Amino acid sequence: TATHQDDRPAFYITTAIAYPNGAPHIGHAYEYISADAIARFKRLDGFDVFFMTGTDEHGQKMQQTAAVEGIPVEQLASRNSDVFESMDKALDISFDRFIHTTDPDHQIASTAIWEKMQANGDIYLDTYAGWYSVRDEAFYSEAETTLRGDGSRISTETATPVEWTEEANYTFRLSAYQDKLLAHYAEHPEFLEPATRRNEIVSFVKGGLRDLSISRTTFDWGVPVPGDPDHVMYVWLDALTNYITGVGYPNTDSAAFQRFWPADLHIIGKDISRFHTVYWPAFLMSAGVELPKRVFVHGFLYNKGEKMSKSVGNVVDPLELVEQYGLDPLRFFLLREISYGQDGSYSHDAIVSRINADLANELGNLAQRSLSMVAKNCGAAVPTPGEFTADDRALLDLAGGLLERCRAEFDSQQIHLALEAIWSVLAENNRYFSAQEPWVLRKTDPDRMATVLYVTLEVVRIVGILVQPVMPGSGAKILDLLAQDDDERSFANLGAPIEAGKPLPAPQAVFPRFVD
Ligand code: ME8
Repeated sequence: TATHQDDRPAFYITTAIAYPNGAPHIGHAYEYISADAIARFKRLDGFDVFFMTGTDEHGQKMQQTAAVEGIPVEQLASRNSDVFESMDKALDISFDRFIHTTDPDHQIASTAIWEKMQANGDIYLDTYAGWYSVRDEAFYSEAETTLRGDGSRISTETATPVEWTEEANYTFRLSAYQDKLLAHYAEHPEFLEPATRRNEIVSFVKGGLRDLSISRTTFDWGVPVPGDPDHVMYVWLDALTNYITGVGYPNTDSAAFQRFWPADLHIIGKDISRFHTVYWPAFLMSAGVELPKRVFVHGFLYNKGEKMSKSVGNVVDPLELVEQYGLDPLRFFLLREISYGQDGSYSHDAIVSRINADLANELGNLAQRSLSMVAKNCGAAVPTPGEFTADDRALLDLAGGLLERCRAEFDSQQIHLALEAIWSVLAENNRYFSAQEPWVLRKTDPDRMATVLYVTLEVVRIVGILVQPVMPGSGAKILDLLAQDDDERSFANLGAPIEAGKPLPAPQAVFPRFVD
């Protein structure tokens, strides 16, 4: 096939790869939707984006779950992984690859990174004795655990049961990377955000790093250790490596690796920052691979403030929420309501209030009112404006400033602030519309009415383009109603105002009110 020159800058974004030991929950959906909005934003902004998500299929947790269900672990992995992938599709997640850690190229990449770390003298055989949480797939020091009244022990931070594990296994010289990691956080504060998360990690690393057990012998569901197949790799070593498998590692000369590594952005939740910002960079340093540019840690989602749990019975299937509220309203709610990087809560009332106030009123109603006036009074075509007044200009300037503002917010993953900025322009347009009274101008000054409607359609066009990353379907619908062609919908088109005289289709409601 022909190779072609691509002048676009590259952007590589990943999500965590989920354990497919059960069905996906709303926390997973939240992570994929937020990463998808960022990926779409960058594509619309002219980047060549590679967006990867997938499933983390090895490890003891998977093996134990399969045993409980009485099915082979391969079957559990592929069955549930398919559920994740089809949920992604139902959520309009625009991933470029859905990776499975059971993929053949991932086995190759994991073997290769191990061999590099070993060649660097960082792997030795030792006897590990300590506490292991299968639920977290994590080792804890005794000080990180709590003994409960009934004699059982749990990880203090995550409240998951830990079990005493004693095994001869391979160990990674993590302690040798303490100073290098601290230097990296100090020189590259952008490597780990939000800052609160960075502070936690810095103090954890300053507290001293112990070497890390990176193989297991008591089960066999994993990538075999090169040269010693009695061992499988620690699931987190294999899992983290997915990020370089996806760009062709160990072939570091490949076009994909050259173009997309180091990754621009790893999106993860707050419970796995230690793995991504301590272990992962240490593994890469050891293997002589460049570090990812940035890890952004999002918060946890709670159901009316409560932790989701099967025993409380408040685990919600994301697709049921889509069914109830619609996909784009759900995507919008999650990204507008919750400050990205902080914990957040969802409830029926909060979702309905966002749908009715922000979507149906502020945006839907404005588009509907202006478009139906145009349909009735302007020959169903974009009206020709007269001279702009100061009010017109002020509003157009506000809308014209949105791209720069949204870009800054998206580049620091402050998605909610980008949406807030867009909605503040919509509020301004609604005030303008009420003040200008185009329905009165229809009789008194039709030319002025045409100008007011033109200005409003232009703002709606800008907003329609800018909301596409968050609400791809609805953004497209708005742009359809404005008769914008497929090649008029990227951010590069924001500066080219809507063309007067363009025939418009019959207006339709984009965001119906939610009625209980
Ligand atoms: O941790 N709210 O997989 P996972 C928001 N396989 N996000 C949540 C959440 C919640 N209530 N619960 C979980 C793993 N998450 C590993 C990752 S990456 C190399 C390996 C997030 O299925 C969680 O923080 O337990 C993580 O980012 C993602 O969902 C997958 O969690």
